[in-house]
Amino acid sequence: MNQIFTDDALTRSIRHNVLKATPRSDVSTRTIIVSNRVPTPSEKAATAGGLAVALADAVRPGTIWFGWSGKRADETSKVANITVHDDVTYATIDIAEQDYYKFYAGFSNAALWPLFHFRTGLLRFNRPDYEAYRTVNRAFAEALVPLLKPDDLIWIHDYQLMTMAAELRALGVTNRIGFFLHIPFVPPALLQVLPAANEIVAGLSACDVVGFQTAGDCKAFLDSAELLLNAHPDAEGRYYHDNRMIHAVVTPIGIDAQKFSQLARRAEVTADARRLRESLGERALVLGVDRLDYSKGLPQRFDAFGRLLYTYPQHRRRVNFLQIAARSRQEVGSYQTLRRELDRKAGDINGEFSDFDWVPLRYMTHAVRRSAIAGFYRRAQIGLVTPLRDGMNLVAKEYVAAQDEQDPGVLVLSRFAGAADELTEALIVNPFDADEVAEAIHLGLTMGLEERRERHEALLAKVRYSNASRYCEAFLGYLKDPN
Ligand code: GDG
Repeated sequence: MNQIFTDDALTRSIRHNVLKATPRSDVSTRTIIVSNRVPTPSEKAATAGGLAVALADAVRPGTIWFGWSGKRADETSKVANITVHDDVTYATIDIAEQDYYKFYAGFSNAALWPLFHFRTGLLRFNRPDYEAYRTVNRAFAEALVPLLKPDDLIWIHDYQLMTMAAELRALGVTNRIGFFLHIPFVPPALLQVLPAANEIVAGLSACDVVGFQTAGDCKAFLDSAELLLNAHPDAEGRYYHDNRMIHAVVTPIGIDAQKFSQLARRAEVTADARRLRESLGERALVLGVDRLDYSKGLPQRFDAFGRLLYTYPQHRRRVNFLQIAARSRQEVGSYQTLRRELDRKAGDINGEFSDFDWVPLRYMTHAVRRSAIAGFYRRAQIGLVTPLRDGMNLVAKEYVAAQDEQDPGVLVLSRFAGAADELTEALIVNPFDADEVAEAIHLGLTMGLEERRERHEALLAKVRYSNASRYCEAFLGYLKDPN
């Protein structure tokens, strides 16, 4: 109980799927996955059941997962600590306490994260934070170099490590390097707000392949390279920088839909799911599942639920909204402010609409077991996924995969989630318009079975198709192919 949510989507995607997709047949090259955080085998066991089985079956010997151990020390490690577990080599380094805060809470999460989610008003830039970011990226590169073999493919993940490829090149590394950005990329007019914009685009241009969630993100990056580096991208997203060719590609991330559907089916009979069912009785469930993050549009979502109860009184006493908002990044000030805002809004809505035997909004800030979440999705008539900006948003895909195909719920999805590019049969909304979101929830709650099935069938086909292994194969395909 009351744990802070650390099992983020990125870590899980890599753990379950990137490693899994590493082809066994190709014995000449190893794939080295680099991400900020690498969970230890014991953490993995605690956070994801069945993981050991998945990895044992899927990872070929020799795959390496490199990154931060999760430990802060007096000094950043120069040499990686190696453990091998279930055929995966975990190579981790500790980060110096003095750098960590500036690197992680500072430049990564108080500058890059807000900027890349179009929130320039929340951006806090200072040079010591940026220098610590560069220092940590360099330390990652220095500790990785001794582990490298000439044919290794290096696949770096996400915004904490945008200058690592440049550091590797500076150390003489000539291996193929790929980078995938899990969050959105911003158009140059916004990017230039960041004093380090040029170094970030140049840092990414040290890669051979740079991957994005959507065509819009990819275009924004290419526009930035054109403006800031004077690059001339061709129609396929290729350009030259420093006498090397860079290929910008779109490889949207997905989930293991089959596995998640199974999890949801099994979860139906668990104690957690039963408790939720009993507490709801006949009432409909509107469900939100997010990290507690300002990109997820939670205050706006609460407002929309308030509008629903105000505008459509027929739903009063007949519906419950459950928002799971697992705390994350509490060391960053803007996250604490958000939490206070949500506490207040939840109180306002419940104060306004509650009855002595009905409380409309349930809101919790601790993480819930993954299996329980899967069962909750399946019980929910509405999956409410309304980020103000999101790279992809896996919750939307999980919600679709978890539904009972015979009697599915309705996905209400923000047009500003990367997932909206694919999941067009959802009820697509502008999360800034509380009335529009309320209308969509109402529509979903009153939608007939036939339309729900039709929409869900189309969505499920897409979630199954654009899955985790397709994502990995697509990215690694580009990374292996020098043309
Ligand atoms: C980043 C990008 C991109 C949530 N609460 C709990 C919990 N979750 C799980 C969900 C889902 C994951 O966390 C959230 O994934 P999202 O994709 O929605 O969001 P981010 O964490 O912001 O992920 C995002 C993603 O990377 C992958 O590329 O899609 O755009 O921002 O899996 O189920 N899991 C558990 N307890 C919770 O309380 N166990």
